[in-house]
Amino acid sequence: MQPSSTDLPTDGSQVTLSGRLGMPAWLSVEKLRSMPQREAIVTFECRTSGPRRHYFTGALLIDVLQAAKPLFTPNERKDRLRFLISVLGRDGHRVELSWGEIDPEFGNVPALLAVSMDCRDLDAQGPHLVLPGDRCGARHVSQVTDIRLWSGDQVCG
Ligand SMILES: Nc1nc2c(c(=O)[nH]1)N[C@H]1C(S)=C(S)[C@@H](COP(=O)(O)O)O[C@H]1N2
Ligand SMILES: [Mo]
Repeated sequence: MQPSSTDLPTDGSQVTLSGRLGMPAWLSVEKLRSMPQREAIVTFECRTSGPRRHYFTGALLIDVLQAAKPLFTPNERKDRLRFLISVLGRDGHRVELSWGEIDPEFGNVPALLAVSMDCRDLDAQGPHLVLPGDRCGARHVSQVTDIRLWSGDQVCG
């Protein structure tokens, strides 16, 4: 099932959730804010801009993806480990995560889709991917526009 025309984005800040999902969707920052919220203070080192520190609030990426009903083989834990999560920023910066990395039964990394950064709402810009434990800033993708779940051994789609 594809997102219906009634769900079409009204501005440039919506995120497309697509790929191997039973319920692909368009997600606004407002919708992300309606999900259970976490907060994270992250400190990291950027090779070009030096040490940085930010305060983020938002939804867990795993909750967002679970709500979109990933098409895993039921009751086969190992099947989930074949899946990757491609996160794309508006400027083309793209980061690949693995399902196993954020799955509570495996890596349990609390990746966030942040709706606010340093107490400023991100409704106009779009959400921000946050990997709270990262030492380098490159996976804190700003202005996320697309999230795609796919499996490495997938030939089509
Ligand atoms: N969309 C997007 N997000 C991005 C980047 C980028 O090039 N595009 N660069 C990353 C890098 S390398 C760093 S260090 C941090 C810096 O974030 P800050 O300047 O907000 O602290 O943003 C990350 N997020
Ligand atoms: Mo960076």
